[in-house]
Amino acid sequence: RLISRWNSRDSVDLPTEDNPRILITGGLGQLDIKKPPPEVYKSGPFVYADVLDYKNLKELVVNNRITWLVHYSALLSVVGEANVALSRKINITGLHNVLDLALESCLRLFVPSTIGAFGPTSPRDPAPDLCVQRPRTIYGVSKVHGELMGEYFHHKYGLDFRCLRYPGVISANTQPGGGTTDYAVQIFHDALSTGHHECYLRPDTRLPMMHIGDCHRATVEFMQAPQCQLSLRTYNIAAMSFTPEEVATEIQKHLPHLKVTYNPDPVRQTIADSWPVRFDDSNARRDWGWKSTYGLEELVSDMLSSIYEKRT
Ligand code: AKB
Repeated sequence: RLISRWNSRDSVDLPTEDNPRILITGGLGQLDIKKPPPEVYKSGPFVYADVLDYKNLKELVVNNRITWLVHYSALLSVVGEANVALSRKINITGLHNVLDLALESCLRLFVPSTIGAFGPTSPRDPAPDLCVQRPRTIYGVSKVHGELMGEYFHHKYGLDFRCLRYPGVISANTQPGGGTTDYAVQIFHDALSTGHHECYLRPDTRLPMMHIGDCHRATVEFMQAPQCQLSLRTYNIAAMSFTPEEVATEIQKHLPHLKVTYNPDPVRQTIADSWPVRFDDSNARRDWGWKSTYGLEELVSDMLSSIYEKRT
């Protein structure tokens, strides 16, 4: 159910705070990946493992002297609604396994949360770190559960649990699939291939988004932050918010032939309408110095050139 990896520095070095050994679950970003692409093997060992198999996870942690666990394995919002039972297993039972494992093995544990952890009764513009959270997707419910369980384990047992609520993450390296924010990746592929994108959201649907580079950097900086700097265990992180119309206009500055049509899908539109349009990340900025570097302009230039390079 997941492909796991860890960093493979000199095997005789003992792990230290500056040289953690990290197990990443589900880091390839999509469901049902059987085999990662060849270039991924270069950056560290991979194994096929199952987040529902506690013994298997424990073996990986012990045999590889893991000190940090980054738990990306999850079903996203749209695919979760289509398969609630599997979503409950992966997102909730899988999370319980990594919480127990992290506690038992004294690991620093990172679990991402999301804009999807908010719902129609949350403040939307902006959504603060602490407010009403009543999401209406199994994905959102499982993520709120993860935030609360991690914080409970932190306060009760001292687990070094850390959680960032990610916006829609935009990357040229993985194909979109399973999320509500996927259009914001697909539009770049379509712009460079057919020149036509049919968007499943209304043109004015504003959502928080982030370039993958900022997302990785935020995660690393947050994981490295000294515990004494953290006044919270779950933080919003923000970079930009845009609508399909705005990103299309920015892409058209590079590719004027891009045509976008709108055919809102009721499931995805309802989910998007229940999520924040902007994130308040002032606590992350104050506590551990979070600052994004990509705005819409930089994101669009980078996505177009990265996808173009891959295609040629
Ligand atoms: C999704 O759309 O489900 C994810 C998310 C915002 O968490 N990209």
